[in-house]
Amino acid sequence: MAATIESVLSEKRVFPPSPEFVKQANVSGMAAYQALCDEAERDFEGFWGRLAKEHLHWSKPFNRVLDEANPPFFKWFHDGELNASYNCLDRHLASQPDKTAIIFEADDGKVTKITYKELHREVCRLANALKALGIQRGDRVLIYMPMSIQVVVAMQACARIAATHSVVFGGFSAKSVQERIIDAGAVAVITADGQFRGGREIPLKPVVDEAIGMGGCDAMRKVIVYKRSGSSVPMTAGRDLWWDEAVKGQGDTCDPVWVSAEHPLFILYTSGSTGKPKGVQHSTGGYLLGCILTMKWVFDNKPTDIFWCTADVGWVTGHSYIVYGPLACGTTVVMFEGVPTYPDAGRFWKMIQAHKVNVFYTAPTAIRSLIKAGPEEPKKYDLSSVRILGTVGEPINPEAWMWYHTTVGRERCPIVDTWWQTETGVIMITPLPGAIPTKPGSATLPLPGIMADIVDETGNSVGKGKGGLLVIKRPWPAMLRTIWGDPERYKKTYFPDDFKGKLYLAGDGASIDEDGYFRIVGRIDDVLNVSGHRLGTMEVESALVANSKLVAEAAVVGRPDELTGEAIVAFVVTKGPRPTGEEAKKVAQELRDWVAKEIGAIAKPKDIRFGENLPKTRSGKIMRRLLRSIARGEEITQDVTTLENPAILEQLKQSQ
Ligand code: 7RM
Repeated sequence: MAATIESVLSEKRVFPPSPEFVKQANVSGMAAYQALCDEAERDFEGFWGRLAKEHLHWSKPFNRVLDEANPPFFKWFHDGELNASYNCLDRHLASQPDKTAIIFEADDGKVTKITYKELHREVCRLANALKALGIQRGDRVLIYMPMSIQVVVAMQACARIAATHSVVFGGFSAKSVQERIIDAGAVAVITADGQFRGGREIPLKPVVDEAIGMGGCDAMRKVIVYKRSGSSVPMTAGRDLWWDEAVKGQGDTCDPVWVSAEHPLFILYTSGSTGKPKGVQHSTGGYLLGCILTMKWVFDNKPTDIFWCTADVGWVTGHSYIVYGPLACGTTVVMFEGVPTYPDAGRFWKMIQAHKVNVFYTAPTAIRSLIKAGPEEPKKYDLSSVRILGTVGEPINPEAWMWYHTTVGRERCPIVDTWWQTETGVIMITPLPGAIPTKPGSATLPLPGIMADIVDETGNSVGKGKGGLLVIKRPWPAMLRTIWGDPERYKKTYFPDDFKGKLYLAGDGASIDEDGYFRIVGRIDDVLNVSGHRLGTMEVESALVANSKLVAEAAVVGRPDELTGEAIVAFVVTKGPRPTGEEAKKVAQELRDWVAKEIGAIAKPKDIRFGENLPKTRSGKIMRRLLRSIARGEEITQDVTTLENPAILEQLKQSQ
């Protein structure tokens, strides 16, 4: 931690927004930001209540803003009623029916646009189809789809009829899909035959078939399949139906089902420090309010904006900044099926030029890989439409930040380095582009109403120039409500007794500089961040040991990686003799493929090392710190005298 603190303190570059930017900004200047923060400090409930009234359409107004009777199970606006789909679509129909809602660019470059009126119609037709299939308020629907206009339609259709959706990233394996269907008790899956990424077709429906075939999906009744690739897929009679068939003859309108603000809009699974992913449950009212406010404050949303968030809709970033935030603001969003380097490393910049993108939001890992693949590429394109650049998912190193600033932003565009999590629902700590001067590598300051702090192990604020644990001291509207089906885990993970259950523990380490700016260092628990994807070390370990034929024991750690932020290193004890030479390479490859099957390709260990044993303490605990040093190739400074077999350290230094 000490080294990181030093590097924050030594970061002297400060970039204030230009006077022209400040003039046009929704939150214009530091005083405006401060005024909002002061309002929230002075009258916390009044502040959020005012904003919820101003920014959302309520079918029944709320009387209570925040209910703290049963912490940490907070309720926001819960006697008010609304519908998320109504707020995203219907309320724009009178004022801008023919405005483009989504500009979709397929992997092969084909562009499809849909207006708000058309999107509304498609959503209503699918919502009617879902109702006809018996899907009702409160039912869970799993969505396993490619980046497409239809995935947005599917999410909105669920929201319209008050079914709770659970989107699963299209890169996850059958095993992961099965686990999520079972945990959520999903009654239906909406999927596609396949998807295209980087010129290759990746199957989706066959994965769903395999998942359901594994058994245990007892509530599952229907599978709706959107035809994207045209590849032939087997259909199970009585269970599976094509999207086109399902919506045929369905009406173009569908009354929204009004729900309490606390109604679960969606569940999204995310990795924790144990093997089992957590179903993060979000609300309707508070979540949507957070989406709208952050669009306006952080992305300075304007009626004419073309907004592009490059995340996949299977992650929270896609939920909040492709679907709910932009649509609730009536914005035009760009959506992309493919990958940043196909057909070449100029794809993003070419798309910015083609669609005249004003706000561009991506991940540091994408920025780093594009620097590597084509540092001069952005110069070939007209990027003058861009007003704001954003990053999310992991800490951005100052070098990448500076490249983004100069080569992409041409030194004109504020960079918003946005810190938040699946659990927080929306952006929490970030510069406001027309107010807060930026510093490379710093997420700067919390948003108004977000009471963030950095504390030590006893829960006391550490103060400027120090490092500690990132916490949020008051609830906020877009926060998660619970872990689906496991309220105890929600309490234990996020509101631990160590802090008397009063502080939300984000699980990140952070430091604060002399200006009060936050710099997020990374996870303090056993969670890895590989290319902005959250993965539990335990999750990968469980997947490895599930291979009972090959693996006796496994330990997984992270190692800093220039491109992906962190890389996964697995230490494995095999059932048979320790493999060496060619045999070791073969077994390592087999295990990588195995993990890809168990979790998904994103979880494949970059480096696998075999030992006859793992280093353990006398009480039998794996010495992870030691493994971390070995994975990083650092000199071992820990006490290893308690090791039964010090020779294994030499074995574990050999990569496969
Ligand atoms: C939105 C998202 C959350 C974890 C979080 C951090 C890390 C995210 C930043 C960041 C430094 C940032 N949701 N993280 N944003 N670290 N600076 N701007 O990423 O649930 O998938 O991950 O990601 O560790 O706890 S997530």
